[in-house]
Amino acid sequence: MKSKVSIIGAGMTGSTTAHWLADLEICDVVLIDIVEGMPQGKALDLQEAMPVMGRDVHITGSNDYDATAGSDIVVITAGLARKPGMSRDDLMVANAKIVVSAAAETIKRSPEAIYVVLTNPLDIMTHLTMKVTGIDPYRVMGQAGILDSARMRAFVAMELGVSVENIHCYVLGGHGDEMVPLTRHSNVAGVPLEELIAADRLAEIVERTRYGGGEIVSLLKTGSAYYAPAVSLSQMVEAILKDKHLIVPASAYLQGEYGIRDIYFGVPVQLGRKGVEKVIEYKLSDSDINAFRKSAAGVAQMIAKVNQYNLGE
Ligand code: TXD
Repeated sequence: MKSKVSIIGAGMTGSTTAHWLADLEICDVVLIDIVEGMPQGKALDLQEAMPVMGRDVHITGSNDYDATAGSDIVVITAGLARKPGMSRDDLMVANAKIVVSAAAETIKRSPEAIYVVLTNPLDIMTHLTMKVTGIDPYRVMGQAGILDSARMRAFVAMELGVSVENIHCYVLGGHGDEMVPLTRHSNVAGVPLEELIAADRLAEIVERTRYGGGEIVSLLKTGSAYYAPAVSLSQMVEAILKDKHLIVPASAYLQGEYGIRDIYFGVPVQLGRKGVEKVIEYKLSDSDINAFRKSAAGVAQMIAKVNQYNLGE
């Protein structure tokens, strides 16, 4: 039987994720949105692309959560996108209400599902999804680290003129301006980045990575990045469905790892059919540990803030 993946929010990232997933031919896809006709229209359009792509995949769109019943994975992208000058935090309360309802509606119909969240502010929305669904934290995770690391990899590739395949970068921490690009662990075909790029230039790449989302937002003017976020989501979905035991950075629930507890936070995780199989603990330098603590404090503060609101579960 084919796996079923439901994507809540058929906007830019949701529909682009459907596209990548359809190309991988690993699951049927359901697109859900509140805008009438839109998920149906996008799903039909994508379905009509399948003969050309040569992929036997069913893509359906709906405004009704019943279409999600029996999903193996629920991907949550529903929410408002950032506008220029708007921080990820500004979005928090509006998106929290949307994510709470998406999580509550889907878990009723897919009690066995694994959740991958994208909506910003990412670590907070992932936390809310875990709370509202009431499922084990290892079945709920957020996408940020693959994207942030891919941005850094792209910038390093541009800098060195080396294949992106040779470049391994690890950006951890909360998905915000306090994210932590680990230059010491990042490498090009095994050679540490710090040996290949001068310190001042590397600092610029780190800075560009941190504000990578904002750079795209200010260029696009309307909406935010979607190709790279969507392909990152689809890599996580693929790793889960294929039980790959793939190690990628993602937002996972920490229970003491890295000295951090009770928040979702960007760390290297091993992904398989059960969800987050393992949190990998790197040995961090003192400055990285300090950056981690600062970033984690920001996430904990936002959790405390969002808990003050009645989100109408
Ligand atoms: O790395 C990451 N975590 C991110 C996060 C990378 C890219 C985008 N990131 C965040 O994902 C972004 O800041 C937003 O919070 C979400 C979705 O971004 P996207 O670019 O896809 O936004 P769109 O195109 O506006 O799509 C959102 C859709 C839109 O079609 C709305 O009609 C729909 O969400 N929406 C809903 N669907 C279902 N149910 C409800 N209640 C609902 N409300 C809005």
